[in-house]
Amino acid sequence: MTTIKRVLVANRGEIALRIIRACHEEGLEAVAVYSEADRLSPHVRAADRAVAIGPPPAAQSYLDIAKLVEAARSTDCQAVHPGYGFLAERAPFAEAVAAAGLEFVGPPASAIRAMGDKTEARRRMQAAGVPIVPGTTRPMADHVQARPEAARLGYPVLLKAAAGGGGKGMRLVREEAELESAFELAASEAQNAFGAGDVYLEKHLERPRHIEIQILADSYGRVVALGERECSIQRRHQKLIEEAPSLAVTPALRRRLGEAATAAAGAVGYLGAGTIEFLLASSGEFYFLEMNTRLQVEHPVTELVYGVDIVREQLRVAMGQPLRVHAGTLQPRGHAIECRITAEDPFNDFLPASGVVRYLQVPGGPGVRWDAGVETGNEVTLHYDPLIAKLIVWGETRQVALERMRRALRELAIVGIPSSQAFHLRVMDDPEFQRGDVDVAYFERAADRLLAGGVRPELVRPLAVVAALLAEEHRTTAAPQQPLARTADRPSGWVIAARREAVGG
Ligand code: MV4
Repeated sequence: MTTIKRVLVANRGEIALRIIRACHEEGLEAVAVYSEADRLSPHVRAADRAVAIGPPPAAQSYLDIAKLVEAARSTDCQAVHPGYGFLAERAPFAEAVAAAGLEFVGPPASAIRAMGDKTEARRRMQAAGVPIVPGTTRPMADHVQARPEAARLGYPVLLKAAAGGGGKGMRLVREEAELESAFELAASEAQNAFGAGDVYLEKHLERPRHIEIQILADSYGRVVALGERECSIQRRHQKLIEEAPSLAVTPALRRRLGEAATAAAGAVGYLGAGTIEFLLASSGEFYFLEMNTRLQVEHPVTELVYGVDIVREQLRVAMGQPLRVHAGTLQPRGHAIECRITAEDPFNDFLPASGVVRYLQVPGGPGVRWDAGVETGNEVTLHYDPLIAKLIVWGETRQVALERMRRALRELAIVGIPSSQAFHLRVMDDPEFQRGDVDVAYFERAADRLLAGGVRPELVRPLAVVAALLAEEHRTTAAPQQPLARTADRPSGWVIAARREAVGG
C-alpha cells in the first residue's frame, strides 16, 4: 500500500480548491500550483504550500508536464491529482507521474488511451456487451469507403473524429450528395484540431438526451455506479445546467445503465472516478457515446443525491484503500441541480468576459453549495475557461430544488463582470425545463425566448445598490494607479446598468 501524506493538485480555480478540501478531510496535505495570473486565487491560500509554475498561458504553466512533476518532487508529494481539463486525460502525463515514482489520482494511462481513441473505445464496448450507437468501429479511409456504410446506417449520419470527443470535429451529413465534401471537411478539421485526421461514422440520433453515469472503481476489483446525471442543457458542447436524477430514468433503466457503465469500466481496467456518457433516445434505448476518464465538473450533483464524497473516494483508491460505498446500499435521495456560473454575457451571444470581480455576494442557506475559485477582488482573465463558480442546490424533490435554485440565483450578486446568472434564472422559470422536457436541442430551441427582454429587475436592484456603494467608495478613496480605477473608468455593462438603476430607482 502506498503511503500518501501530501498531494500535488495540478490544477487551478474551483476544482483545485475542491480537491484541496478533500485532501484535508482525508488527513492529507495539499500543495497548490499557480501561474502568475493566479497568485491571489483562493486555491493558493487554501493549500498547505504553493508552487509558482510560470506565466499565465496554460502552455507555459498548467500544461507543462515537466514543471508539474518537478513541483511534486520538490515539495515531497507522493501523489498528483490532475482535476479536470488541462492534463487530466493526457496519458503521457499519467505516465510521467508514475515514472517519477508518484501516484496518479486517476485511471491507468492504458485506460485513458483506450477511451481517448473513440473507435477503439467503441470496439472495446462492443466486445463487453455495452450498446454503442450504430456505426463503424474503424476509421473510414475515404468517402468511397464511407458511402456504403452510410447507406447501410441510413441518413442522416454523423462523421466524428476518432481522436475527438466533446463534439469537436463532428459533422452532420443529411444525404449522400453531401458525403464527399463533408468527409473532406471533417478529416481536415480533425487533422487541424488533433493532429490526426481519422474519422468514423455514426447514425445521427434525433434529439436524444445526454445521460451520464458516474462510476467508482477500486483496486480490489469493485466497480460501483452512482446513478445518472442529466446533462442535456448545453451550448456548443459546453454544459450549462446538470441535474440528478434525470426525469427520464426509471429505477429499471438506472439499473441497466449502471450495469452497462460498470461493464464499460471493467473492460478497460478502470480505477478511480470516471463517467460513461450515453445518448438516451426517445424510444428509451441508450447507447454508449464516450467515457470521460477523469473527475467531472458536474460531480457535485451526484455527491448530493448519493451522499458520497467522490474526490475523497478517488484519494482512497489512489492510497490503495477499498471504496467506502457499497453497490447494494446506493439509492438516490432527493434532487440536485447545478448551474455553471460563467463569465460570459448571455445577452451578447455568451461572449467570454474578463475583468475584476469587484464584489461577490455568495448565496447560502439550506441546501445550497457554492464551489468557486474566485472571490471579491480576483481578476478573471481570458487565459482560462470562463467558469466563475458552480451553484449547486439540493431539495427533497425536483420542485423544491428548482425553487431553491431560483432563490439562490436571486441572492447571488456579481459586480464587475458579466455572468450567465440571468440566463440560469430564466431557465428555472421556463415551463419546458420545469416539465423536464429537455434534450440536446433544448438550448437552441429555447435561447431566444429565454433571453428576450434583457436583465430582470430582481437581478439589477441588488447590483445597483452594490455598484453605487462601490462607485462612491472609489470616488472618495481610490488612487488612480490602482486596478480599481481602471475598472471604474471603463465600467462593464453590468455596472452601467446598475448605476442607471440606482440613480433612476
Ligand atoms: C451524437 C448526437 C446524435 N447522434 N451522436 C455532441 C458531443 C459529443 N460528445 C457527441 N455529441 C453528439 N453525438 C449521434 N450518433 C448528438 C450529439 C450532440 C450532443 C450530445 C450531447 C450533449 C449535447 C449535444 C448537442 C448536440 C449534439
